[in-house]
This record gives sequence, structure tokens and C-alpha cells, in this order.
Amino acid sequence: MSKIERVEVFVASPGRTFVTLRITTDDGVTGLGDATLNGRELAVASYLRDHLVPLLIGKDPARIEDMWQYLYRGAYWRRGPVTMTAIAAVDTALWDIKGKTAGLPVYQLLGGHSRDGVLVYSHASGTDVPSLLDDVQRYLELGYKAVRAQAAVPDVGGTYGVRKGKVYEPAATELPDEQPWDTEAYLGFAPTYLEAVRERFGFGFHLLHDVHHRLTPIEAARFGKSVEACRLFWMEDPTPAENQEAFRLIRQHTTTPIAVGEVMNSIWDVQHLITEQLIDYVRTTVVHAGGITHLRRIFDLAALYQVRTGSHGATDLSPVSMAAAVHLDISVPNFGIQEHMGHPDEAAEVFRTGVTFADGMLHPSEEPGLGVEYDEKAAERFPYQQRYLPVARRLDGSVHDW
Ligand code: CS2
Ligand code: MG
Repeated sequence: MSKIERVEVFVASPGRTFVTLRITTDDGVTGLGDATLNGRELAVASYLRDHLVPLLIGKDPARIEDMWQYLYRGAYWRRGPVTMTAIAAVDTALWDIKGKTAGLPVYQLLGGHSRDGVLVYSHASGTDVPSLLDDVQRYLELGYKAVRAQAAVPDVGGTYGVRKGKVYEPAATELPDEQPWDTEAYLGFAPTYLEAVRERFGFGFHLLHDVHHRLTPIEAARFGKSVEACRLFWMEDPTPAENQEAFRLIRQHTTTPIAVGEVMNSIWDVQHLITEQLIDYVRTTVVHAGGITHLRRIFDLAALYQVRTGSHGATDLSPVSMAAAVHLDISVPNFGIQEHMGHPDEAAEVFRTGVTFADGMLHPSEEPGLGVEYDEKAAERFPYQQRYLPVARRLDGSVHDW
């Protein structure tokens, strides 16, 4: 039996901050895990370094399920984004090691190919409708079969999702940027630009939109109804999902499909959304929902209720968890779509990934394990930079969901 001999936690900012866990066994096999929690990275790094690393040394890396139960049930204080991201990083690294030890890519350990490729969507955005339409055109020309569309609401400063640089990066300031929000302005404007996209490009591709937790249930019902003619692939996070009941009201009013889950980190957070079919896609991820081991459970529950997967894949999910996501996506029966926002150029100097993009789909590496390498020497060139996600405030100055 091999043993875990070394566990390293790297915090670096190649274009943006990533927290990466590397486990090394006594026979020299390494595994990687993503432990990035945007805006709260150091909390997870400390949870790993100060609380989990002492527990991992000497353990059998092959006992992935036992390790998951040990770290989850053994913590006493359960769930939450920090705990589940730390557990996720360990779990993902152990699956990487298991694949390398077996000489198989991780997807082969999960049941092999269920499809030829992993349909992905990217992100078109604009400061106004013309620039949004140009951006949609760009992604369609790049071969994407699915595009998310977001545009700035006129006269409302920081609408969610409008890219500034090469990739959309919301965590951009040393203290939270306080951005104004006006629900009425959004409800009046967003349907017009989604209609404009359909008018210009037709219905030959999937169109997605992220409401980003901004509406009340009845406002979300109104929004969903107002865009039914746009035939969205989904409206995402229409209302905050702590209250899973809230989605019953939305469901009563609109057939626009609903996607929820990127901020959820356990099966219990999405249990009723799935079992009562209040959503159509579940967006939980390898990195924030307890790793491959737990995410498989969520996806299997979803499959029983015809809920499909639609995992989050923004810039703050590192190439490690994106590779793990593609290994899961290619194999699960109820796959829906995978978000693929890409990473800053500097990230490629630190992470080497075997994931490939072709014809609107991602493909996992055929290398044993996840097919990702981390260059800690290169990472030293990108010291940690603390950045915060924005905070939204209504026009009266009160805090709103960002
Ligand atoms: C968004 C993200 O990609 C998405 O669907 O919700 O951009 C999200 O805002 C960031 O990942 C937060 O870190
Ligand atoms: Mg989102």
C-alpha cells in the first residue's frame, strides 16, 4: 500500500488567483486539486495547510471514498464553501493519483465515454447592444454552439458579466467595488438585447443568460415569461437559492428553463430543487461541491429527475477543476452543458492542461489521471494578489445580491 508523503498548497496569481493542492505519494505519484474560492482564497488555503495536511500524511491515497467520509463527517462542522472546496481539492487530487496509478484517464475510471465531446458555452458581452452582437458573432465564428449573452444596463454602472479584458474577471479590486443595481432598468432592458441576438443570429445555436441572483421570485417569473420567445437554453440563478421553495413560484409562470447551483456546495443545497424538478440544470462543480466523489452523487440524483448537468466554469475555476469537470462531463449520462470562460494568458505559464477544444466541444486528455501539470517555479513569478468580488447596492444605497 502506498502512502501520502507530501502535501503542498500553492497560492499564486498568474493573471488571477488560484489555490492549488498537490499530493505526492511515497512512490512519487502526484495528484492535483483546485482549491480556489474567488475572493476568499486564503481561507481555503489555511483550512488545507493548518487543518487537513496533518491528517493526510501517511494515509492511503487509494481510499478515496473513505477519505471523503473522514474529511466530511470527521470535521463535525459540515458543509459551506470553504470546507467543501478544501475537501474537493483533496478528493480531486486522489482521483488524479488513482488514474495515474491505474494508467488510465480519470473518465475511464468513471465509466468511459458516454458522448463524443463536451458541449460548452462561452461568454459574449457588451457595453451596449451593438458591441454585444459583435461579441456573439465572434464566438459563433470561433465554433461555439452555445453562447451566453450579457450586456450593461444603460445608466446603471456595474451590470454583471460585462467583460473588460480578454476574459471576464469580476474579482478585480483590492477592496469590494460597490456597484449600483436597478432591477426595473434590468427587467426593461435585458429582454430587448436577448431578442436582438435572436433577431440577428436566429435560433441555430443555444442562447444562455445569467440573471446572477438579482431578482425576487415574482420578478424572475416576469423575466422568464418575457423572454420565452427567445427560447433560452436557460436563465441562470434567477433568484437566490437558499430558499429552494422560491423556485416553485417561478415554475408556475414560465417555461424558460432554469439553471442553479454554482454557489451551492453539497447535495443537500440542491436536493429539493432536483427532486421537485424546480430546476432543469444543476451547476454545482468539482471545485466547490466536494470534488468528483460528491459531484457524482449530485449528478446521479439529478439523473433520476431528468435534471441535467450544467457546471460552472468561470475564470476562477482553475485548469485543474476544469479538466476534472470534462472527465465527469464526458461520462455522466445526464450531461447538459459545460461553462467554459477560459483563463488569462499567464495561467498557461503555470498550468499545463491536456483538455482540447474543437467544434464547440471540449475533450479530456487521454493521459493517465486528470492530464494537468502545475509548475510551482513558474508560479513563483506570480505572487498572490488579494482581490475582492464586487458588492451590489440598490439605488437607495441598500445592499443587493451581486
Ligand atoms: C458567473 C461567474 O460564470 C458565471 O456563471 O456566475 O462569473 C461568477 O460571478 C464568478 O465565478 C464568481 O467568482
Ligand atoms: Mg453564474
